[in-house]
Amino acid sequence: MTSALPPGLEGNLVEYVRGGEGDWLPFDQKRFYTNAFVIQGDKILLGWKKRGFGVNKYNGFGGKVELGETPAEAAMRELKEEAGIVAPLEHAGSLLFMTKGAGWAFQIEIFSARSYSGIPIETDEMRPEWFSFAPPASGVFDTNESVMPIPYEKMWDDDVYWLPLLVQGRKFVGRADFVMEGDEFKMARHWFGTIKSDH
Ligand code: 8OG
Repeated sequence: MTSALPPGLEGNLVEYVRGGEGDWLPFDQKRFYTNAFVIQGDKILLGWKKRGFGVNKYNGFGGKVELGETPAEAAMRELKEEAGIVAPLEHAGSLLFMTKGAGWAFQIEIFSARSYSGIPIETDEMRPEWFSFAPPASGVFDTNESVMPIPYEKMWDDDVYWLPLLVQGRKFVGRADFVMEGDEFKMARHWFGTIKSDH
């Protein structure tokens, strides 16, 4: 099914999911960020964010692209700084992220790797933890024994749409607009697509 792409997205994209309502929020510039996810078998490494933007949520490891860095270089640096590991990161997708009132958008380049070296360590910013994206054979997660499922309820609202694509190795592009409700960020509108040449 085709529909107009949200402002700020381009490319040969096939709609995968969309939702919410209202106008897309206006922005006049983009700031560049990264986010990196390491997968090992049926597990994915997330970090509990201890401070700053997105505090008290699980997320991949990432941050601002510094002057003179490519997004890939920034992603490697942030993974090392925040989780203490090195991984052969590959580009997995792009997310345009807006919050009402900001006037500028986060352009987040998302990376993934299926191997890594080093041992994930807790840093000032993140506490790393493994989660499962495959249910246990019994169908029931046992909190004493199993690695728990991806905690989408403690992640940014949009992640449930694109993280499965990342796990499947399908490249994605999308946009998510957020508004504040009290002191919570709530997703008001979203659109995600996969890249057409990607079968
Ligand atoms: O440097 P700092 O940690 O503040 O960078 C913000 C991080 O949060 C960066 O990795 C990008 C990431 N981020 C957003 N929005 C979203 C989102 O909707 N989902 C996920 N998973 N990460 C996000 O800024």
